[in-house]
Amino acid sequence: IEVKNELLGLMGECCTFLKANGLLKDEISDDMPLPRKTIRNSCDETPPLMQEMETVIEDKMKRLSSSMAYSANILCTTQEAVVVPPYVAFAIRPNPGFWEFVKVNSNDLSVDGITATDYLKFKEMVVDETWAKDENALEIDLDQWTLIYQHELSSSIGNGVNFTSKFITSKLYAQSGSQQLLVDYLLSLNHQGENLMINDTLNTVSKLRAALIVAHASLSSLSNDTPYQSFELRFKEWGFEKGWGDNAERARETVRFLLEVLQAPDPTNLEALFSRIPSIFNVVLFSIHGYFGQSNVLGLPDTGGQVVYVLDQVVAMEEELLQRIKQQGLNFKPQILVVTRLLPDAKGTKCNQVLEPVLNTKHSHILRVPFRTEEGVLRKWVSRFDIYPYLENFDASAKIIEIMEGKPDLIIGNYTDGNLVASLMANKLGTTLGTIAHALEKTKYEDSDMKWKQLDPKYHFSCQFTADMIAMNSADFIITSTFQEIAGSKDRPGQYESHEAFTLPGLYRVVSGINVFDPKFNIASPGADQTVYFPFTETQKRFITFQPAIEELLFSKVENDEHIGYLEDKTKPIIFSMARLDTVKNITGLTEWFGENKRLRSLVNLVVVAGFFDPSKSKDREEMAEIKKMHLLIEKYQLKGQVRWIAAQTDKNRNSELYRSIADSKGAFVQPALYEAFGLTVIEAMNCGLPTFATNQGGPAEIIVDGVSGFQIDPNYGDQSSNKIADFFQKCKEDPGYWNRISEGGLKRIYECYTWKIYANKVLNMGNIYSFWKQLNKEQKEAKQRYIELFYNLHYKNLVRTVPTASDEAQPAPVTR
Ligand code: UDP
Ligand code: LCN
Repeated sequence: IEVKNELLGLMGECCTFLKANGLLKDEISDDMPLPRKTIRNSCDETPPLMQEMETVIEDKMKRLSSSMAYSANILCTTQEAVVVPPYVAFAIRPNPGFWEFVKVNSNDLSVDGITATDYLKFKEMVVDETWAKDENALEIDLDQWTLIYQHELSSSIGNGVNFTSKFITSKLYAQSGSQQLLVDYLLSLNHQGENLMINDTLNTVSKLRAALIVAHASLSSLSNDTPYQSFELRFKEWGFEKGWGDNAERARETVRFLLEVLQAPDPTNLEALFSRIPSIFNVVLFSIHGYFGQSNVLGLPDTGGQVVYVLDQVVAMEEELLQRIKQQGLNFKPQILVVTRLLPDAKGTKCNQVLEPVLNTKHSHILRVPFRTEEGVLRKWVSRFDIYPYLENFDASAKIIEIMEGKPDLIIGNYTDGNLVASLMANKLGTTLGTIAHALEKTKYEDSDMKWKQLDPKYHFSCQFTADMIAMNSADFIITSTFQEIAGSKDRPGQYESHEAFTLPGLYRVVSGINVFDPKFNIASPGADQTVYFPFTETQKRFITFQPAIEELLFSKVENDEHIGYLEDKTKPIIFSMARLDTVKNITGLTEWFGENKRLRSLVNLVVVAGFFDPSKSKDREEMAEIKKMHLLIEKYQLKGQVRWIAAQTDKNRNSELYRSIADSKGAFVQPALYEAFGLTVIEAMNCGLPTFATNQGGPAEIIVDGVSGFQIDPNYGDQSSNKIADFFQKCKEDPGYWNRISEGGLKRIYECYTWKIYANKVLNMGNIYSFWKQLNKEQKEAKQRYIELFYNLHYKNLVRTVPTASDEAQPAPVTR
């Protein structure tokens, strides 16, 4: 209470400060035009709100007691303030996921706590007073079903499977009848008409327990490696079906896990049991927009890491499924289908092929389904921002069921469009749904919610945010790459967190859009294909055939369509970066830091792979601007001789050898993005043993332990970052072992946390646990789904009607990314 009072006092001080600086005028009366505004803490520049607060606090601190200093720190956690004279409303975020709202009356400095809804109304006052005051304005509350079943600590966010296992355990223990639900669930296991685990003979808890005790005793008398076939008949007589294990040892363990769960449930045995239950054989992944293909697609609009991620995900999941199915003693073949858009105008890619086997898999395919308009099949590419009119009719379920000869067991969506279609299909078929959104667009554009009317003609954010909320709330589980994706960092809210409470004035006010404490959130970080991205030291595996081409790419003095600039001193180490030439990737930022830092220039050369060189050939406004900026920077800092700019590269084998060649030069990889959701290039470089400097804004901050497995750099402080890189190379000169220590630290980190094997194991465990949870939680799930359906039908569909459909005859739509 004392701290809170002090905090409130400080809020008053802050208002006084705002007044003194003309940001809040106390002489303004209610009937005068209001100088309303929102002041935000933004990460792209020195945060203005923080600056204002800090000035007040710094002054106060000199006289503050330690508890006051503590409360001053709390004040620093204010994310945003809204000035609606005579009030200032503050949104405070003391910890990830935790928000408090207060309003301060600048006349009498009285302070009151307010609800999220009232805070949103303050924000609306800035742009649409009528709406803010409308008592019947539509409010969306999607979180009423989560309340009892949720984490309570920020540190638990993202550990969904773990928490859900505990919750299921307590239900199995305390709620009469729930053990029977487990028996019913086991009875429902079936693949291609064949019952698995148990049959109707064991249809009650007591019958099942009695049979399990007999089975356990019998299996204990067999040697571990006795094949399942040797005791299959006896098992069948007792009411057991296949799926317990491929030999006596595995079957005995599985029997014991189930017995323990039925006798005295505990989360460890429950998780172990579910990791073995044969419930997933057929998986559908949706990744709809862009060019989804296996070659020549990177660098095309909207096509980046998501494609790499999905393809690697398929390979890893198929491997894990094959292993699990074998260990379960079954011989079904798993099937994974990536469903995407068929693009008749394929531009030299295979995106016009209906069915294409996924490379490095035995049974997985890409299935392409065309977009349809009233005129028939749409031939041309459509930006992901304009894709909404084609999604509802993108019904691939009949085709999927035909190919899989049955319904899928798990559906996973990717990005807004894929997630929406996945949620519609999962709802229709009753299948378990996982969603993934590497980038939720809402956080990328400042005030994208408040300014939706202004931005809608170009980005259709009203459709996107509505679709995102529908999908993330329909999902049984959500897969994220990092904690920050869910709940951000100490200073910056997470992507999902920004959907907790927001408002689209004039459309609807979201009082609870998603709850980051919901145990549906799980962190499963991707890896990089380790058959391609392996350490530079594994010389016998190296793709030496690429070396002459790479030598040319890096060092020849010619300028052509593939490279410009050259490296005068070939003996220097190289700092290397590779990304799409988007503003957010900040390749121009890195070039500028290099240009500015004489010390760095004396130590290393710079090589970047990004975009291409002729702005007139780009369809993308952002890319055009970045291309021009690159040319200007090379000119301004006279970088020729020290910088090589290489156009976008599409061959991942050659790229991996490029990373390794940079490692041969004892160089480093630099990922300077203003914000990066995850950053596949970071782990590709680390897998190749290349010391890596990566942005601390976003996912890479979790990947790299600063100074141990690489280095974190702050893209907002270029000087500091370029000096950090220069210090590293200076130190490498003085201590020749230093480069190797960082390289090895990076590899250790990758092997411990960032491999596709770890990922696939986690995701399949999610599929298993949440499939059962869905049954146990059926009533709540159905109630929520009815609310979501209402939102979809009454609101989302109308919004989609505002998005123009493309026509093949018309001029190409402008590319919006
Ligand atoms: N990439 C590529 N050629 C390029 C630029 C990028 O092959 O010219 C690949 C890169 O190796 C990585 C992916 O594209 O696999 C980019 O993924 P990341 O997560 O770094 O960024 P995104 O493009 O998804 O934002
Ligand atoms: C999209 C992004 O923006 C990247 O940060 C990720 O690494 C990529 O997808 C794959 O997850």
